[in-house]
Amino acid sequence: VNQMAAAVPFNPTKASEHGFDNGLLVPPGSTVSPPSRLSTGSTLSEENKNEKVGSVAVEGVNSTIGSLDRVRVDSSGQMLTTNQGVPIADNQNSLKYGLRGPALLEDFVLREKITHFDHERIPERIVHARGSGAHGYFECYEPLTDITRAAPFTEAGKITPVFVRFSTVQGERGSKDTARDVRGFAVKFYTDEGNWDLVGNNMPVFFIQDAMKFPDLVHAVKPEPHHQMPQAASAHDTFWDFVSLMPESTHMLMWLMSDRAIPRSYATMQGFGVHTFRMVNEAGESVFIKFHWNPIYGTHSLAWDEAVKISGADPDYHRRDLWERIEGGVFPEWELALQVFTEEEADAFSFDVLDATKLVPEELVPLRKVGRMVLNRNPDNFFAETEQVAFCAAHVIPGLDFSNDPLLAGRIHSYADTQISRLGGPNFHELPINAPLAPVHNNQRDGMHRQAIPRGRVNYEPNSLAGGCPFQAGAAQGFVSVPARIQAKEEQGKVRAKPEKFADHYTQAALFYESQTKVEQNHIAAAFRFELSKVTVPAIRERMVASLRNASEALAAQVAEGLGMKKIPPPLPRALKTETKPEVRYSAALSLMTRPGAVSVKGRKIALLVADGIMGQTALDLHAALGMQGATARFVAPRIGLVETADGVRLDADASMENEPGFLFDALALPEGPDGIKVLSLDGHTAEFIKDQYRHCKAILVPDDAKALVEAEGVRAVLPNGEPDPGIITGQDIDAFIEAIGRHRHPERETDPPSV
Ligand code: HDE
Repeated sequence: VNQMAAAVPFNPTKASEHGFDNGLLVPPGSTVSPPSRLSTGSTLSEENKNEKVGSVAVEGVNSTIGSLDRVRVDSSGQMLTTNQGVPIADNQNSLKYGLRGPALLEDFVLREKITHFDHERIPERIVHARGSGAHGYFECYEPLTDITRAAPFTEAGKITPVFVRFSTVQGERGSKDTARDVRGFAVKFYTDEGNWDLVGNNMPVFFIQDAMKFPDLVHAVKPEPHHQMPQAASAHDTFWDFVSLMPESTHMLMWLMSDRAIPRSYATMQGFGVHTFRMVNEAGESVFIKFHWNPIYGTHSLAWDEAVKISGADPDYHRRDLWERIEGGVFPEWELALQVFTEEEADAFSFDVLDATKLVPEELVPLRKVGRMVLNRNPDNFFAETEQVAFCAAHVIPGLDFSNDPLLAGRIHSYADTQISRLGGPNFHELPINAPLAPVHNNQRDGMHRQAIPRGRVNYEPNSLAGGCPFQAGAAQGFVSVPARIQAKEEQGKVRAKPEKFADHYTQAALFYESQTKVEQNHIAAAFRFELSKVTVPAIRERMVASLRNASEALAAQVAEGLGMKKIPPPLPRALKTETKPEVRYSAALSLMTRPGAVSVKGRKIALLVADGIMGQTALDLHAALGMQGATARFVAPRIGLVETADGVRLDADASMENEPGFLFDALALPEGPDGIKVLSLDGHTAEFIKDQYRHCKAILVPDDAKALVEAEGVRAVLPNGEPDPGIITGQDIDAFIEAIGRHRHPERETDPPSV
């Protein structure tokens, strides 16, 4: 027996079934060393679950590692086998009758391989198909027991593991990252009282007020059904036809046309729960909540021209950025902040908090910072984790609850439903990435792809045969819905209608627009111009401009002018005849430029242009200085490989201007050394590199030797008003350069159309 055990690969996941449940991973008496891929020590069980949840955070370590180790496979040093564990002798040739004879049906090795391959793809998400994920943890700052009994908020320093998936909405799974679109920001908290999914977006409002309209919205924005175009873009007739007929979308359109829709990085965008939720404390008292994620690296966006170019050179721009930040140890991090208000306060607001097209201005209800989230580990396998993760707006835990937002109600149904077709049955919660760390006990049984093996003959409740187990947790431990009142005023009965305040479609659209800086307002107008110029039916363009007039006459006029409209159409009739008196008419928090945010170069990518004949030492010094600040500097040359510097310093170019064009970088530094500058000036890519950096308002370091080169491309160190351009650093002032990069962009030089 021992000899056999030594010869046959031992499967430690089946240890107990084979009677080897001795915790040793190997059959008794065997000399086989346990395969390294599985270590039961980190497997999650009911006994050790508390070691995974609520422990102290260690940088680079993640508490979900343990539970996923159960299923991680590492094939190093292992034989190739079939799915039945049968060793495969030959993986090159199918089984044939004679060397030139027909292939045989009995070739189960080939058939298993091909059959599995045939079924590798699963349906992509109907929306948010394109996405990227990462593991991390949430750390609570202080107990929130005054307002909630929710597990992640019970004590200061408490750690809850998370898995986060960011996404675009419109494009297919293989589409580009930098489309103008809303970004999904979905967080799965593996709490010790079950999984809580906060399935949010990077914008705090939505297009529609009622779930009834969601399929229409998605049909309208997705590629048009007859020719399946355009991919990953809202700039087409059906989208604008729909939204111009749905004035409730105006506020969201402002966000979508703003730079928020083209984030620089997932790590530099905010996240929002969008709907009003509830928190509930031990005593059963509840308050309304809005969830905000604020990135510690600031909220930053791309320029539109930049986003368009990036989508060609690197469609995986955001995915790569997220991956590289985590691999490089510059862990993306957000603070979770809450807006907390009572139902009575909400009743008095000029807008309805059940209307997802409205936000609660931070000036009206300030943010309370309650914790931070750090993403510190990349997935091992994209499909198993990022693709199979199933978020669900219905996944709440004791201490949290829903509001009556009619959009949220539709979502509570939709997510679990969609997983059944996407993931092939009702047992998607058993997929390792979806399985809670908290133990699962119920009488649900069977279904496609069931993994659990429930023991015993009892699968019903109440029962006496299993001592009544699993038993009801009761109100003290279990989830209890808030007995919220259904109607604020008189009983209205069943209706298909909306409350009065839902009919104000423009006040907050105006608030958003008026809270932007002039530069941002221009970007919004330019985005409307671009999108509507792709609309082929003039009546749709006109209807949209007519609608915009109700939010901002100035914006509508600018867009009309941009579209070559000789006459501005009359404003669209308003649904609400009375004027709303908003509490807040200007909110600095809504602007990317005025909202307080970190100024940091951490995680930024800087191109140091180099070529034969440059001064190597200054380039190396700059590279080191940027690295010290947590930025990634790369030597970019006409060709990759060794650069022959004028001072004989060894310098390797790891990127070329061809494979990493300028717009992929946050800033540009030109080198010293006249001979090197000459080499660069002979390569047409250099001009594009410089022009794009200038046009996209990025920081550029211009040593004296490079002055003439950049001036030839139209780069000026002085703005038209005579002031120095704060983003053009002349000479070799590294500190000033780093500071300029930290400011993200220097829009002072921006013109429409661009000057270069
Ligand atoms: Fe979603 N949404 N949604 N949504 N949503 C999905 O669920 C839906 C809405 C959001 O990374 C789907 O698993 C309805 C608002 C994110 O896996 C689907 C309505 C917000 C993700 C679905 C909404 C979101 C989804 C498609 C209106 C911001 C990606 C695949 C009633 C608060 C999650 C899936 C991930 C995904 C339905 C509106 C965010 C079909 C019916 C509002 C971040 O179930």
